[in-house]
Amino acid sequence: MSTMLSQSVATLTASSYLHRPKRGLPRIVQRVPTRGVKSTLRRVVCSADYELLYFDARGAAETSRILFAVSGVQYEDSRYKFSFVEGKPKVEDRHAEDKAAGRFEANLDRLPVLKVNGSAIGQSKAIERYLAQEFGLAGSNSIQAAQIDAYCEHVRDISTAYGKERGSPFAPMSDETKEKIEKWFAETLPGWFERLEKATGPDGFAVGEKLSLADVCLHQLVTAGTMGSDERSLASLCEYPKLDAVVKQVH
Ligand SMILES: N[C@@H](CCC(=O)N[C@@H](CS)C(=O)NCC(=O)O)C(=O)O
Repeated sequence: MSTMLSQSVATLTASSYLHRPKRGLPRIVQRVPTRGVKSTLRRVVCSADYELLYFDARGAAETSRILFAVSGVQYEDSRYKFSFVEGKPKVEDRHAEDKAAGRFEANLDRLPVLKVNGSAIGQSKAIERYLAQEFGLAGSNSIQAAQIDAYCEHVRDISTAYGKERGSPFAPMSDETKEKIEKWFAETLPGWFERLEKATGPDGFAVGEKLSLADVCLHQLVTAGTMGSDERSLASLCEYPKLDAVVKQVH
C-alpha cells in the first residue's frame, strides 16, 4: 500500500511536491507547476519554518501536503517509513523513539503533527484549516469560511460512510465486503454526489470564485485513501459536471 500511495502522490501533485528542504533555510516562495491550478496560484509570502510529520503514506496528511503544493510554500515533509509484516504495518524504529521523546504530544502521541516555528499543532483537520487560513484558501469572508468548512465536513461524512462499508483498509476484502462496495459505487455514492453537486458552486470551485480547502478535500476524496484508490471513484464524477470541474482544478 505504501508504494501505491507514494506513487500516486508523485503523479497527482507538483513536481516540487516531494522536495524536502533542510530546516533553518529561509522559506522560498515558488511557482508550482501544478496542472490546472496555475491561474489560481497566489504568491504566498511566508517566513514560517514548517515541518509536517506523518507516515510515508497519503492518509491523514495528504490534504495538508496538497495545500502546501498548490500554494507553492516549502516545508519539510518528514515521513516515517513502514512495511507490512504478516499483513500488518510495521513502522521504522525512529517512530517509537520520537514518540517516546514527546514529538507527537500535540496529537495525543499520534500523527500527523505540524511544527510551525517550533510550535506544534495536532489533529489533521485543525492542521488543514490552519494552513488554508495561512495560505488564503479559506474563503474571502466569514460566510465563505463557514461554507468551506461545511463542504469539507460533507466530504468527511462521505469518507466515513465509505469506511464503515469497507472496514479496515489493511484487511483483505471478503466476498461480503466486495458486495457492499459494489452497492456503494452503484447506489450510495451517486446518492451523495447528487446532493453534493447541488451544494457545489457553478464556477469550477466548490465555494466562491477561487481555489479553497473545500476543492482540495473533494479532490482527496476521489483520488486518495481507500475509496480514492478505487478507479470507480474518479469515474463516477462524469455524471456530475460541477464536481468534475472542481477536481480538475486541483488535478
Ligand atoms: N483524529 C486524528 C487521528 C490521528 C490518528 O489516529 N493517527 C493515526 C494515523 S492516521 C496514528 O498516528 N496511528 C498510530 C498510533 O496511534 O500510534 C487526526 O485526524 O489527526
